[in-house]
Amino acid sequence: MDIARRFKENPILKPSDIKPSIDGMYIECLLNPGVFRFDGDIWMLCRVAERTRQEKGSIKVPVFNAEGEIEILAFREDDPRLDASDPRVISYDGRNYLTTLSHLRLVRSSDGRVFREALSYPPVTGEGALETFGIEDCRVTLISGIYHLTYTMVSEIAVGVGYMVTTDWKEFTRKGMIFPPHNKDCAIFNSKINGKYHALHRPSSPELGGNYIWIAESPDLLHWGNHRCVAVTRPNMWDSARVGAGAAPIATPEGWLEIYHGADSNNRYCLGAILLDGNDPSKVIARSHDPIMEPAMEYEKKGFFGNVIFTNGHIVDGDIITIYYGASDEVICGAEMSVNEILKSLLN
Ligand code: MAN
Repeated sequence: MDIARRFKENPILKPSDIKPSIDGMYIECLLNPGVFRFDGDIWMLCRVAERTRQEKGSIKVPVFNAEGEIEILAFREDDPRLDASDPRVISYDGRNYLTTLSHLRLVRSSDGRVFREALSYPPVTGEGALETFGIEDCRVTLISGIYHLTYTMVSEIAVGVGYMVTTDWKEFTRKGMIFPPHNKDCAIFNSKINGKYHALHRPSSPELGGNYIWIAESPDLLHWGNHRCVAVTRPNMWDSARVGAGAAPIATPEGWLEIYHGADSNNRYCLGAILLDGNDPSKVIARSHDPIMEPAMEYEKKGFFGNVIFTNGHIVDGDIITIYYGASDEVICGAEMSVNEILKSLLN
């Protein structure tokens, strides 16, 4: 059952609300924000997916070069080696490219509903050989005054999890790739459990297994081990093709509550919940049978990549979780849910 109370103002941010980073590009999608509190406000670190202005007869895709500058690659539309059937990824001569290049930008709000760009704060862009196709879908976890950012590093050689830290959102210390390819959807828990840091992550195993949620532990947030699988896809259900963690798990008296996304073979993305043992989060206590939120509104069903609800950021205030999510991979929306209501749906 869909238990989300969507904002009346939805979508709260759309591509035309912010400016492209350089001339010649336009913003195709504004989506999947990491969310946190800072300086008395609610902030989102949004994924800005930009596309090159297109000309007739060709498809142009942007990439970052080794110097961190944007470079444009062009392919002829009628070239038989080109497959452009997915709006997100094209394939040319057996190699894949993204149609858009993503970076991260900060917006802030005093009420969590009306956001404005924080223009005195720098954007976070791809850097180096592992981020030539951009950076995406950042989770933000605050632990003792330090913001820990885990995001998807994308390049032609890999998709993996990058990690950086900041205290002031102006200077960032990049720590490199913490979960090697193919991996994404990494959410760090906001406190240690039995003396160790924990994180959920989503490796993909192409031959045996699939796109499953795993948990790992670490003494220092850099070195991760003791990997265990906590949630697999379920045949013939709404999460049959892939599952992945949302933002940091929420501590409740019943255990750690994680909101995750699940997609089926038609790429329809819904949200569900998993309850993990408070003392040993590799143990699953319960998991949603049905989605707790699914594409229902026009903006969730139609857009750049329709039928998608994807979250990687929320704010918790007592019983209320405010989920911020990307709808149809194109716009940013908000919705409230009750922690108790989710727990009730899980424990019944
Ligand atoms: C998938 C989609 C895209 C994303 C790439 C790389 O194809 O989720 O939106 O850009 O993976 O992460």
